[in-house]
Amino acid sequence: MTGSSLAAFLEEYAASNPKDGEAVSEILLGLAKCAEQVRDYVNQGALGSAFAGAKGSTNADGDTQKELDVLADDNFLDAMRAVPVALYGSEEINNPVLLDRNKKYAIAIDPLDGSSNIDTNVSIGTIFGILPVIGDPAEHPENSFLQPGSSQLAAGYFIYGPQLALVVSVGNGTHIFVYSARSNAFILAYENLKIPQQTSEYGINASNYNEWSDKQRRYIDDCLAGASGPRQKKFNMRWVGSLVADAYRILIRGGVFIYPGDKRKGYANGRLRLVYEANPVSLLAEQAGGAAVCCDEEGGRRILDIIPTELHQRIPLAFGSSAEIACLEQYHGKNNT
Ligand code: AFP
Repeated sequence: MTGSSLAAFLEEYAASNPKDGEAVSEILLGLAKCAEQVRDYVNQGALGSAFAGAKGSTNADGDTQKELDVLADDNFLDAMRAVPVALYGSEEINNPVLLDRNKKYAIAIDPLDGSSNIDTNVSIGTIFGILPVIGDPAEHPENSFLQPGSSQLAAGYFIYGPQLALVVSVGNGTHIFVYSARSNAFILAYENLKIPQQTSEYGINASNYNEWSDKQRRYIDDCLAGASGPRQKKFNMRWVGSLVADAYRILIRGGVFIYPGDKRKGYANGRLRLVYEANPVSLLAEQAGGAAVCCDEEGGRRILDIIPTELHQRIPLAFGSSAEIACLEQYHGKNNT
């Protein structure tokens, strides 16, 4: 199938999934059209109005919003009105937005991931998960987002990087479609990605070292000890600071991403949001043969099994090469004192 368009790929998927296939495909195509528009704003950089600086308003988490965050959110919200989406749950909005009570799907979205990288010409993206609606979306809009990540019918992200690309899973592997300006379409470039099980590359924001638990510190200390340390190999480190870019690298060449909880105020559960960041990326990682776990004291609960308690919940996240994630779990586990 490599070389086929997103539309052709989704047609085949829809044909073999009579229940949700057609609607999910429609939503994915709607997202893809909108991502092309957002990519245009990103491409204009500081020459465009979207880079005029902070708008002064704050998102649900109290972060200052840049104009591009707001623009991306407005665009995706509008795009979702034209496809079978009942509920829009966004990082940028406190509560889910009801679009159409009669539709059967909810979309959880981080419209502009990596916003601290907007002004620095580093890859940023849009992360999403598509869920079935639970109950009456008008009466209990939040309920549809409080399902474990394993309920996602499709998930993925667009990356606005050197290439515009869509990383996606509809439950049959993880695939990357790269946007081709020549064909004016997303074209399948990597089918059924496989994350290598072993790795000697980790990604973590090491500036938080002093705030981590002893267990987290020990894991990194042992990686840093290199060939003469307990891990008996030299590790490399990479940290872009945009989840979409760090995840792309791991999908292509392996590695692990770790954002643990730490002692800073508000960071007990790390930084990543469960519903619209960790869950979509965890589905992509697992569908590519990798692993995704909650890296807390309990040592390795599968992210996709966790039942969210609220739309904007944070979660200590680790994902990537399965053997290295298993190793990290041992460091974090209850038996490791
Ligand atoms: P923003 O979208 O608010 O910039 O957050 C980006 C992010 O959630 C994720 O993309 C990065 O992996 C992570 O934050 C980086 O966090 P640090 O700046 O603490 O390293």
